[in-house]
Amino acid sequence: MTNDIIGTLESLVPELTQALGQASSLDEVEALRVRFLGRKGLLAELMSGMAALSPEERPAVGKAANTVKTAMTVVWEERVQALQSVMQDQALEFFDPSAPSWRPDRGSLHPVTRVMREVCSVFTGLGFEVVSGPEVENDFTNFEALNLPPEHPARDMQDTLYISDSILLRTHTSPLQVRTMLARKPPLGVIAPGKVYRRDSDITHTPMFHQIEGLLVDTHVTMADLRGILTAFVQTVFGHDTKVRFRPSFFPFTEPSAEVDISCVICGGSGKTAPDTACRVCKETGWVEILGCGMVDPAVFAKVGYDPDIYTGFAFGLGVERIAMLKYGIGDLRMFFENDLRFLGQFA
Ligand code: 2NM
Repeated sequence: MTNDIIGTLESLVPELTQALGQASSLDEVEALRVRFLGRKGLLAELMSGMAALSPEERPAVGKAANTVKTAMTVVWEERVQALQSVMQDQALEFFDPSAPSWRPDRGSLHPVTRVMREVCSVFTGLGFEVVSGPEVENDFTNFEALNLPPEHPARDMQDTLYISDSILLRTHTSPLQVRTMLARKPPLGVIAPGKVYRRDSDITHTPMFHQIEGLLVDTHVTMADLRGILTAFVQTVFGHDTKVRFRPSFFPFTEPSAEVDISCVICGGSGKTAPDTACRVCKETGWVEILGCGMVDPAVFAKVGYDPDIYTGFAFGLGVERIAMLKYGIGDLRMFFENDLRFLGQFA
Protein backbone atom coordinates (compact mmCIF):
# COMPACT_ATOMS: atom_id res chain seq x y z
CA MET A 1 0.00 0.00 0.00
CA THR A 2 2.63 2.56 1.04
CA ASN A 3 4.89 1.44 -1.77
CA ASP A 4 2.09 2.07 -4.26
CA ILE A 5 1.56 5.59 -2.98
CA ILE A 6 5.29 6.34 -2.92
CA GLY A 7 5.61 4.98 -6.48
CA THR A 8 2.79 7.21 -7.68
CA LEU A 9 4.30 10.21 -5.87
CA GLU A 10 7.72 9.64 -7.43
CA SER A 11 6.26 9.26 -10.90
CA LEU A 12 5.07 12.89 -10.68
CA VAL A 13 8.63 14.17 -11.12
CA PRO A 14 9.34 12.68 -14.58
CA GLU A 15 5.75 13.41 -15.60
CA LEU A 16 6.17 17.11 -14.75
CA THR A 17 9.64 17.21 -16.31
CA GLN A 18 8.26 15.85 -19.56
CA ALA A 19 5.30 18.24 -19.60
CA LEU A 20 7.60 21.19 -18.88
CA GLY A 21 9.77 20.19 -21.83
CA GLN A 22 6.77 20.58 -24.11
CA ALA A 23 5.58 23.88 -22.61
CA SER A 24 6.74 26.82 -24.69
CA SER A 25 5.28 29.80 -22.88
CA LEU A 26 5.31 31.13 -19.33
CA ASP A 27 1.53 30.78 -19.26
CA GLU A 28 1.74 27.07 -19.99
CA VAL A 29 4.50 26.63 -17.40
CA GLU A 30 2.37 28.41 -14.82
CA ALA A 31 -0.58 26.13 -15.65
CA LEU A 32 1.66 23.11 -14.96
CA ARG A 33 2.67 24.52 -11.57
CA VAL A 34 -1.00 24.80 -10.68
CA ARG A 35 -1.72 21.29 -11.95
CA PHE A 36 1.18 19.57 -10.14
CA LEU A 37 2.02 21.77 -7.16
CA GLY A 38 -1.13 23.88 -6.64
CA ARG A 39 -3.44 23.79 -3.64
CA LYS A 40 -5.78 21.42 -5.50
CA GLY A 41 -3.03 19.89 -7.65
CA LEU A 42 -1.89 16.28 -8.09
CA LEU A 43 0.56 16.34 -5.18
CA ALA A 44 -2.04 17.83 -2.81
CA GLU A 45 -4.55 15.20 -3.94
CA LEU A 46 -2.20 12.31 -3.09
CA MET A 47 -1.34 13.89 0.26
CA SER A 48 -4.99 14.06 1.21
CA GLY A 49 -5.04 10.25 0.85
CA MET A 50 -2.55 10.05 3.75
CA ALA A 51 -5.39 10.37 6.24
CA ALA A 52 -6.32 6.78 5.41
CA LEU A 53 -2.84 5.46 6.37
CA SER A 54 -1.87 4.04 9.75
CA PRO A 55 0.44 6.13 11.98
CA GLU A 56 3.31 3.69 11.22
CA GLU A 57 2.93 4.15 7.46
CA ARG A 58 2.73 7.93 7.43
CA PRO A 59 6.39 8.98 8.04
CA ALA A 60 7.76 7.17 4.98
CA VAL A 61 5.04 8.57 2.68
CA GLY A 62 5.42 12.06 4.19
CA LYS A 63 9.15 11.98 3.58
CA ALA A 64 8.70 10.82 -0.01
CA ALA A 65 6.10 13.56 -0.58
CA ASN A 66 8.55 16.24 0.63
CA THR A 67 11.32 14.94 -1.59
CA VAL A 68 8.98 14.89 -4.59
CA LYS A 69 7.75 18.40 -3.85
CA THR A 70 11.32 19.74 -3.69
CA ALA A 71 12.32 17.92 -6.89
CA MET A 72 9.26 19.24 -8.77
CA THR A 73 9.89 22.77 -7.56
CA VAL A 74 13.49 22.58 -8.76
CA VAL A 75 12.65 21.32 -12.26
CA TRP A 76 9.83 23.86 -12.53
CA GLU A 77 12.08 26.80 -11.60
CA GLU A 78 14.79 25.62 -13.98
CA ARG A 79 12.28 25.59 -16.81
CA VAL A 80 11.05 29.10 -15.99
CA GLN A 81 14.61 30.42 -16.04
CA ALA A 82 15.41 28.66 -19.30
CA LEU A 83 12.27 30.05 -20.96
CA GLN A 84 13.01 33.57 -19.74
CA SER A 85 16.50 33.51 -21.09
CA VAL A 86 15.27 32.23 -24.48
CA MET A 87 12.73 35.06 -24.62
CA GLN A 88 15.40 37.60 -23.76
CA ASP A 89 17.66 36.30 -26.53
CA GLN A 90 14.77 36.53 -28.99
CA ALA A 91 14.01 40.10 -27.93
CA LEU A 92 17.66 41.07 -28.43
CA GLU A 93 17.71 39.41 -31.82
CA PHE A 94 14.94 41.76 -32.99
CA PHE A 95 16.31 44.83 -31.25
CA ASP A 96 18.27 46.98 -33.66
CA PRO A 97 20.07 49.74 -31.80
CA SER A 98 20.94 51.43 -35.10
CA ALA A 99 17.29 51.69 -36.23
CA PRO A 100 15.93 55.27 -36.44
CA SER A 101 13.95 56.08 -33.31
CA TRP A 102 10.47 57.61 -33.16
CA ARG A 103 10.22 61.25 -32.15
CA PRO A 104 7.90 62.30 -29.35
CA ASP A 105 5.27 64.84 -30.47
CA ARG A 106 6.25 68.33 -29.47
CA GLY A 107 3.68 70.53 -27.77
CA SER A 108 3.29 74.19 -28.68
CA LEU A 109 1.57 77.23 -27.25
CA HIS A 110 -1.89 78.12 -28.50
CA PRO A 111 -1.72 81.15 -30.81
CA VAL A 112 -3.97 83.08 -28.41
CA THR A 113 -1.54 82.35 -25.56
CA ARG A 114 1.38 83.40 -27.74
CA VAL A 115 -0.15 86.72 -28.67
CA MET A 116 -1.27 87.31 -25.09
CA ARG A 117 2.29 86.77 -23.85
CA GLU A 118 3.81 88.87 -26.60
CA VAL A 119 1.48 91.83 -26.00
CA CYS A 120 2.07 91.64 -22.24
CA SER A 121 5.82 91.54 -22.70
CA VAL A 122 5.75 94.67 -24.89
CA PHE A 123 3.90 96.54 -22.15
CA THR A 124 5.94 95.18 -19.25
CA GLY A 125 8.97 96.34 -21.24
CA LEU A 126 7.43 99.81 -21.19
CA GLY A 127 7.02 99.64 -17.40
CA PHE A 128 3.45 98.34 -17.10
CA GLU A 129 2.54 95.69 -14.53
CA VAL A 130 0.35 92.64 -15.32
CA VAL A 131 -2.77 92.23 -13.13
CA SER A 132 -5.35 89.45 -12.98
CA GLY A 133 -8.59 88.77 -11.14
CA PRO A 134 -11.94 86.96 -11.09
CA GLU A 135 -13.93 86.02 -14.19
CA VAL A 136 -17.11 86.09 -12.12
CA GLU A 137 -17.70 89.76 -11.41
CA ASN A 138 -20.29 92.01 -9.84
CA ASP A 139 -22.39 94.78 -11.26
CA PHE A 140 -20.32 97.55 -9.66
CA THR A 141 -16.86 96.61 -10.96
CA ASN A 142 -18.05 95.42 -14.38
CA PHE A 143 -20.54 98.22 -15.16
CA GLU A 144 -21.35 100.81 -12.52
CA ALA A 145 -17.78 102.01 -11.85
CA LEU A 146 -17.16 102.18 -15.58
CA ASN A 147 -19.88 104.76 -16.05
CA LEU A 148 -22.37 102.35 -17.59
CA PRO A 149 -25.68 103.41 -16.04
CA PRO A 150 -28.29 100.75 -15.04
CA GLU A 151 -30.23 101.25 -18.25
CA HIS A 152 -27.20 100.96 -20.55
CA PRO A 153 -27.82 98.46 -23.36
CA ALA A 154 -24.55 96.58 -22.67
CA ARG A 155 -26.06 95.49 -19.34
CA ASP A 156 -28.92 93.81 -21.14
CA MET A 157 -29.56 90.10 -20.59
CA GLN A 158 -29.19 89.92 -24.36
CA ASP A 159 -25.50 90.80 -24.16
CA THR A 160 -24.33 89.68 -20.73
CA LEU A 161 -24.21 86.24 -19.10
CA TYR A 162 -25.76 86.73 -15.64
CA ILE A 163 -25.35 84.37 -12.69
CA SER A 164 -27.83 86.32 -10.56
CA ASP A 165 -29.28 89.86 -10.59
CA SER A 166 -25.94 91.48 -9.83
CA ILE A 167 -23.38 88.68 -10.37
CA LEU A 168 -22.18 88.05 -13.90
CA LEU A 169 -19.36 86.79 -16.12
CA ARG A 170 -17.12 89.77 -16.85
CA THR A 171 -17.83 91.24 -20.27
CA HIS A 172 -14.41 92.92 -20.49
CA THR A 173 -11.22 92.98 -18.40
CA SER A 174 -11.82 96.60 -17.28
CA PRO A 175 -13.08 95.44 -13.86
CA LEU A 176 -9.44 94.52 -13.21
CA GLN A 177 -8.49 98.16 -13.79
CA VAL A 178 -11.30 99.21 -11.46
CA ARG A 179 -10.10 96.77 -8.78
CA THR A 180 -6.54 98.07 -9.18
CA MET A 181 -7.68 101.69 -8.83
CA LEU A 182 -9.78 100.84 -5.76
CA ALA A 183 -6.81 99.12 -4.15
CA ARG A 184 -4.03 101.58 -4.99
CA LYS A 185 -3.14 105.21 -5.48
CA PRO A 186 -1.64 106.70 -8.66
CA PRO A 187 0.77 106.67 -10.34
CA LEU A 188 0.01 103.27 -11.83
CA GLY A 189 0.39 101.52 -15.14
CA VAL A 190 -1.27 98.12 -15.49
CA ILE A 191 -2.13 95.66 -18.19
CA ALA A 192 -4.99 93.20 -17.67
CA PRO A 193 -5.13 90.08 -19.89
CA GLY A 194 -7.86 87.47 -19.57
CA LYS A 195 -10.98 85.67 -20.70
CA VAL A 196 -14.21 87.64 -21.12
CA TYR A 197 -17.75 86.47 -21.81
CA ARG A 198 -20.60 87.78 -23.89
CA ARG A 199 -23.91 86.36 -24.94
CA ASP A 200 -22.97 86.18 -28.56
CA SER A 201 -22.27 83.27 -30.89
CA ASP A 202 -21.88 83.29 -34.66
CA ILE A 203 -19.02 82.89 -37.14
CA THR A 204 -17.29 86.07 -35.95
CA HIS A 205 -18.28 85.93 -32.24
CA THR A 206 -17.66 83.31 -29.56
CA PRO A 207 -19.26 83.44 -26.08
CA MET A 208 -15.76 83.46 -24.56
CA PHE A 209 -12.83 85.37 -25.99
CA HIS A 210 -9.65 87.04 -24.76
CA GLN A 211 -8.97 90.67 -24.10
CA ILE A 212 -6.11 92.78 -22.93
CA GLU A 213 -6.80 96.17 -21.45
CA GLY A 214 -4.29 98.73 -20.31
CA LEU A 215 -4.46 101.70 -17.96
CA LEU A 216 -2.04 104.46 -17.04
CA VAL A 217 -2.93 107.02 -14.36
CA ASP A 218 -0.79 109.89 -13.09
CA THR A 219 -0.80 113.66 -12.99
CA HIS A 220 -0.41 115.21 -16.48
CA VAL A 221 -1.09 112.08 -18.58
CA THR A 222 -2.24 113.25 -22.01
CA MET A 223 -3.56 111.88 -25.27
CA ALA A 224 -0.04 112.36 -26.66
CA ASP A 225 1.20 109.76 -24.15
CA LEU A 226 -1.56 107.43 -25.30
CA ARG A 227 -0.57 107.92 -28.91
CA GLY A 228 3.12 107.37 -28.25
CA ILE A 229 2.63 104.20 -26.18
CA LEU A 230 0.13 102.63 -28.60
CA THR A 231 2.27 103.47 -31.63
CA ALA A 232 5.30 101.84 -29.98
CA PHE A 233 3.17 98.79 -29.16
CA VAL A 234 1.72 98.41 -32.66
CA GLN A 235 5.08 98.82 -34.37
CA THR A 236 6.74 96.27 -32.04
CA VAL A 237 4.08 93.65 -32.79
CA PHE A 238 3.41 94.36 -36.49
CA GLY A 239 6.69 95.90 -37.66
CA HIS A 240 8.20 99.36 -37.60
CA ASP A 241 6.81 100.38 -40.99
CA THR A 242 3.23 99.93 -39.77
CA LYS A 243 1.21 103.15 -39.99
CA VAL A 244 -1.17 104.06 -37.19
CA ARG A 245 -4.25 106.29 -37.23
CA PHE A 246 -6.67 107.37 -34.51
CA ARG A 247 -10.38 107.83 -35.36
CA PRO A 248 -12.81 109.56 -33.00
CA SER A 249 -15.14 107.10 -31.28
CA PHE A 250 -17.22 106.69 -28.14
CA PHE A 251 -16.96 104.57 -24.98
CA PRO A 252 -18.86 105.28 -21.76
CA PHE A 253 -15.63 105.03 -19.72
CA THR A 254 -13.36 107.30 -21.77
CA GLU A 255 -13.61 110.87 -23.04
CA PRO A 256 -12.38 111.59 -25.61
CA SER A 257 -12.36 108.10 -27.13
CA ALA A 258 -10.72 106.76 -30.26
CA GLU A 259 -10.43 103.67 -32.38
CA VAL A 260 -6.97 102.76 -33.63
CA ASP A 261 -6.40 101.48 -37.15
CA ILE A 262 -3.16 100.16 -38.57
CA SER A 263 -2.09 99.96 -42.20
CA CYS A 264 -3.33 96.61 -43.47
CA VAL A 265 -0.92 93.80 -42.55
CA ILE A 266 -1.97 91.80 -45.62
CA CYS A 267 -1.79 94.33 -48.47
CA GLY A 268 0.55 96.80 -46.78
CA GLY A 269 -2.07 99.54 -47.01
CA SER A 270 -2.48 99.50 -50.79
CA GLY A 271 -5.92 97.87 -50.66
CA LYS A 272 -4.84 95.33 -53.30
CA THR A 273 -3.14 91.94 -52.98
CA ALA A 274 -2.42 92.00 -56.76
CA PRO A 275 -2.92 94.81 -59.33
CA ASP A 276 -6.54 93.81 -59.92
CA THR A 277 -7.33 91.87 -56.70
CA ALA A 278 -9.08 93.60 -53.80
CA CYS A 279 -7.65 92.86 -50.32
CA ARG A 280 -10.27 90.96 -48.37
CA VAL A 281 -8.84 91.71 -44.93
CA CYS A 282 -9.15 95.54 -45.17
CA LYS A 283 -11.88 95.46 -47.81
CA GLU A 284 -9.72 97.64 -50.05
CA THR A 285 -9.50 100.48 -47.50
CA GLY A 286 -5.82 99.85 -46.64
CA TRP A 287 -6.62 100.04 -42.88
CA VAL A 288 -7.69 97.54 -40.25
CA GLU A 289 -9.07 98.32 -36.80
CA ILE A 290 -7.09 96.83 -33.91
CA LEU A 291 -8.13 98.47 -30.66
CA GLY A 292 -10.21 101.03 -28.80
CA CYS A 293 -8.86 103.62 -26.38
CA GLY A 294 -9.32 106.99 -24.76
CA MET A 295 -8.71 109.27 -21.78
CA VAL A 296 -10.32 107.84 -18.65
CA ASP A 297 -13.63 109.63 -18.03
CA PRO A 298 -13.55 111.78 -14.86
CA ALA A 299 -16.79 110.01 -13.83
CA VAL A 300 -14.79 106.72 -13.59
CA PHE A 301 -12.16 108.38 -11.39
CA ALA A 302 -14.91 109.71 -9.15
CA LYS A 303 -16.34 106.17 -8.74
CA VAL A 304 -12.99 104.78 -7.54
CA GLY A 305 -12.17 107.74 -5.32
CA TYR A 306 -9.51 109.43 -7.44
CA ASP A 307 -9.68 113.25 -7.64
CA PRO A 308 -10.40 114.02 -11.33
CA ASP A 309 -8.93 117.51 -10.84
CA ILE A 310 -5.53 116.01 -9.96
CA TYR A 311 -5.29 112.85 -12.04
CA THR A 312 -5.66 112.04 -15.69
CA GLY A 313 -5.16 108.72 -17.41
CA PHE A 314 -5.49 106.77 -20.58
CA ALA A 315 -6.95 103.32 -21.15
CA PHE A 316 -7.25 100.94 -24.06
CA GLY A 317 -8.69 97.55 -24.84
CA LEU A 318 -7.98 95.00 -27.55
CA GLY A 319 -9.28 91.59 -28.61
CA VAL A 320 -6.52 88.96 -28.57
CA GLU A 321 -8.12 86.66 -31.18
CA ARG A 322 -8.41 89.61 -33.54
CA ILE A 323 -4.73 90.52 -33.17
CA ALA A 324 -3.76 86.85 -33.67
CA MET A 325 -5.88 86.64 -36.85
CA LEU A 326 -4.16 89.70 -38.29
CA LYS A 327 -0.68 88.67 -37.16
CA TYR A 328 -0.89 85.11 -38.48
CA GLY A 329 -3.28 85.69 -41.39
CA ILE A 330 -6.02 83.46 -39.94
CA GLY A 331 -9.34 83.93 -41.73
CA ASP A 332 -11.74 82.14 -39.42
CA LEU A 333 -12.21 82.84 -35.70
CA ARG A 334 -13.51 79.31 -35.11
CA MET A 335 -10.02 77.86 -35.77
CA PHE A 336 -8.95 79.04 -32.29
CA PHE A 337 -11.57 76.92 -30.54
CA GLU A 338 -11.62 73.70 -32.60
CA ASN A 339 -8.31 72.39 -31.20
CA ASP A 340 -7.36 70.81 -34.52
CA LEU A 341 -3.72 69.76 -34.11
CA ARG A 342 -3.03 70.44 -37.79
CA PHE A 343 -3.83 74.08 -37.07
CA LEU A 344 -2.26 74.35 -33.62
CA GLY A 345 0.93 72.55 -34.72
CA GLN A 346 1.76 75.43 -37.05
CA PHE A 347 2.57 77.65 -34.08
CA ALA A 348 5.34 75.38 -32.74
C1 2NM B 1 -11.52 99.93 -24.19
C2 2NM B 1 -11.52 101.13 -24.84
C3 2NM B 1 -11.30 102.30 -24.10
C4 2NM B 1 -10.86 100.87 -20.66
C5 2NM B 1 -11.17 101.84 -19.73
C6 2NM B 1 -10.79 101.31 -18.52
C7 2NM B 1 -10.90 101.94 -17.20
F1 2NM B 1 -11.09 101.01 -16.27
F2 2NM B 1 -9.77 102.54 -16.88
F3 2NM B 1 -11.87 102.81 -17.16
N1 2NM B 1 -10.30 100.10 -18.74
N2 2NM B 1 -10.33 99.84 -20.08
C8 2NM B 1 -11.07 100.97 -22.12
C9 2NM B 1 -11.07 102.19 -22.73
C10 2NM B 1 -11.28 99.83 -22.83
O1 2NM B 1 -11.73 98.72 -24.84
C11 2NM B 1 -12.05 98.73 -26.20
